[in-house]
Amino acid sequence: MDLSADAVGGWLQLPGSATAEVTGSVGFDFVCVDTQHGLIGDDALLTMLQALDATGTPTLVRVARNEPDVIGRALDRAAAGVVVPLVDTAEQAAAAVAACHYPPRGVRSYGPTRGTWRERPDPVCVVMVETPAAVAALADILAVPGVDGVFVGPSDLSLGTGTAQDGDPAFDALLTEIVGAVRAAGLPVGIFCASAAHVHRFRALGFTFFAGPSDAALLRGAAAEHRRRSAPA
Ligand code: 3PY
Ligand code: MG
Repeated sequence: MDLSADAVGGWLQLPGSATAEVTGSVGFDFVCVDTQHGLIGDDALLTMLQALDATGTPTLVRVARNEPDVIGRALDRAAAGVVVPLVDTAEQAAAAVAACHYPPRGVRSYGPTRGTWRERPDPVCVVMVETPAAVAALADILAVPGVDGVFVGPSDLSLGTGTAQDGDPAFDALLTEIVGAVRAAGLPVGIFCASAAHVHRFRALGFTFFAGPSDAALLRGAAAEHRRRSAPA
């Protein structure tokens, strides 16, 4: 999975292999299954990863939290990589990386299960920068060996900084600062996008990968639009 060259990804929050397969069928560069927010549990995650693999689309799982058992369960189900939320310090970034790898490199417990027959030798570890603390510690986070990329959560970053994500130049200035630091470190930098307009705006700021909107948001938007267009003239 190459997140450094304008990769556009899907984002799943609804449990079910059918929606995963549909999303995997449209040519996204990757699809992220979100188990931090959304409605997807461990059991649904397995069949969703199987469905995505059937489409040939690389898979990421956003884990619920930065804990070795949680990260291990996503990797045991043979996700190609994890997106770890709310990484605020270099220590937390190092813990996320360690959870992705077996000793001596890391602390991952052995038991790959599905990974036994769908071997993923080197899972991707993407850390989320989405708080003022993370921005303050960004240089240290980027210096942690094994961090494969940074993903910005604009909603949490907006809440934490008290800056509107749309229409406030200070927010784009903050994003530009993050992009500059991550790219200077030679790493891919991505961001959640609530619309195609966001993809275009964030691409212009220098982001290298984009994920979202969620399946739930796309479905609701399309359904609402159909309902609107079907109203009597
Ligand atoms: C955020 O915007 O905070 C996210 O985590 C996106 O999913
Ligand atoms: Mg977030």
